[in-house]
Amino acid sequence: MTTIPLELVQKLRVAQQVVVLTGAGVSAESGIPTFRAAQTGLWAQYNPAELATPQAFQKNPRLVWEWYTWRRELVAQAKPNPAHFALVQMQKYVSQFTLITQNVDGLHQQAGSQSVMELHGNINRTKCFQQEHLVASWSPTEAIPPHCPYCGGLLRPDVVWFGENIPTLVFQSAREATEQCDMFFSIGTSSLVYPAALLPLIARQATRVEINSETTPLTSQVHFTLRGSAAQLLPALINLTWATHEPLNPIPE
Ligand code: BJW
Repeated sequence: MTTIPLELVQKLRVAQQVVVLTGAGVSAESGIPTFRAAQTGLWAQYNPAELATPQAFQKNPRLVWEWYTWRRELVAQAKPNPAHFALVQMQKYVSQFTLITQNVDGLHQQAGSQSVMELHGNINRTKCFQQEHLVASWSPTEAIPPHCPYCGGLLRPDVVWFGENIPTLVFQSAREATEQCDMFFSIGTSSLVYPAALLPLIARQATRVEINSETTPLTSQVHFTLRGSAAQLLPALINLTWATHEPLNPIPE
């Protein structure tokens, strides 16, 4: 595991506004496959164009619905790992903290993080394809996908597929926090998917830190790289930075 530089610890201790952007690598150690790992990633086994686009859903809604049902079951069995819990701790110690995630698994919230900005939606929510009604339950029928109880349209997961817009207000808030922060962390993301990958580039004024087990296109643009597992590095970073400090923002248990 990389050694954590003392200079990074000192900067984090005095940072006033910290933004963290997370990706699939943060949930990898909860047993949720990432997208782009060469052997084990979802896109190594499945073609995104056949599963994660509106066109794919229109062409074969049953296939897409069943793939997400399988993914939802994986997520339901997963538990937050030490990386998720370390970010809950970070929120307690930093005066203004923003957590932006590309993950759709809800594990940050399950760990106890508050006000998480979900750029790509949440696999546990369902909406209708035609009119975007959010649907909490539907009558059990043979139909796959089931139909929207409001308009009869087909139901789909409330996630953001390629070619769809990121929720406007969420991205606007993420952008504003990024423009103002003094430290920006990019953790467990390949930095290949836009517009999320723009955020660290927008954080020009900030000390930028990448935590990732591999090199990414962002690596050459950051001030500090911590190479290794987020579930090991993040708790170590929190411990080194604040072990002897009282939290500023205790979150009620
Ligand atoms: C660890 C680790 C451990 C592993 N510890 N690290 C500008 C330029 C080029 C293209 C575009 C552009 N603007 C828009 C586009 C098109 C497109 C895009 O970005 N394409 C690129 C792929 C080229 N973007 C879009 O379409 C977006 N919409 C949009 O821009 O709207 C405007 C528009 C409208 C109409 C037409 C055109 C534009 C929407 C993007 C939606 C992405 N959706 C997905 C699926 C979500 C639902 C689902 O879950 O199925 O989101 S794709 C997938 O990728 C998912 C992820 O959130 C996202 C990012 O992946 P992530 O998290 O980075 O995972 P990996 O697997 O890639 O990386 C994991 C990393 O972790 C690796 O680096 C590992 O090394 C590391 N790691 N274990 C630490 N233990």
